[in-house]
Amino acid sequence: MVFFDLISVDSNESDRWAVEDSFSTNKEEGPSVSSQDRTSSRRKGRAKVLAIAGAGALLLTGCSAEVQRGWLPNVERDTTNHTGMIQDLWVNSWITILAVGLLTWGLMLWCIIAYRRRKGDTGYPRQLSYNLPIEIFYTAVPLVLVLTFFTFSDQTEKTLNTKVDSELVVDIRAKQWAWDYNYSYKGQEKYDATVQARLTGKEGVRDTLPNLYLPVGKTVTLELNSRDVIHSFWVPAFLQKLDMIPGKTNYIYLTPQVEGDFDGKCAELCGEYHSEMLFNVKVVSEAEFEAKLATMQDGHLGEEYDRKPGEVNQVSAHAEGK
Ligand SMILES: [Cu+2]
Repeated sequence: MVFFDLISVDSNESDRWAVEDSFSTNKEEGPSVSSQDRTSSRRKGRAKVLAIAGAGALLLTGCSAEVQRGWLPNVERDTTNHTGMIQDLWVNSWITILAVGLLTWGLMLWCIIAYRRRKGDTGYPRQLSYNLPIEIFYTAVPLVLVLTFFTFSDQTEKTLNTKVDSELVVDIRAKQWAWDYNYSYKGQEKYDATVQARLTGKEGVRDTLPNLYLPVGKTVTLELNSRDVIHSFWVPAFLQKLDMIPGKTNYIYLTPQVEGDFDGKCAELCGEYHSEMLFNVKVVSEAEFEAKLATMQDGHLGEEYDRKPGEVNQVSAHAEGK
């Protein structure tokens, strides 16, 4: 309400102020200006700043959902059990950075205007070599900021990477330029070997992409492996992406919380048809998931289909110092 009052007062009198302000600049140089005039014009200036800040805050709170999630691709806040947390880290970091940015730009602008060379100025302005308090301030503040960002990022990352027990484990093996999905679920071993997309430029290609099925509300462990070169598993709406490295298994643990279709892709340039290494994630009900599983082949396509299993593993063991 305070903001509204300020805005209404400001808009009613803004024209008069604009005129007054332009005069007061001239007046200050003359002998006739009283200290009362200057105080009231300063107060009006402050009211203007507050009104602008209020309007800005109002604008931000009235923003679309897209703006509020910082333009991230998760349409729902809780697409997975992790997306809310990642979104908060992202949006809060941006708000902090913007606040620091606005303050810094404001100070720079103020210096440029307040200490500009005026008519009649000669020589250099007064030169200052040291200001210890300011130097301590601008060393300490960024340090605190960086440490704070680090702490929050580290906490989030640790939560994301905490191993969880899950009924469903999907061993995903990336290959130039598609995916093999091996599902282990309630004692069943099922697989789905897929082929790369064909980007014809026509409608309906999305329906032909290989599907990764996940049951909604069930925690899943994704074991990420590669059969040949480095790939990267990326589902933008899940806000998580992880490399798939030959000879090394990486893990993503998550619980999809919203049913729907989500785009997935390889996010590491992995050869000629990298752009066609696409897939869909279909988050479905548990019943639907079990029905899909029943249509798949029995078995597990493990590393026996890797391009050079022995060689890759040797390199990896050597690199890890084993
Ligand atoms: Cu790839």
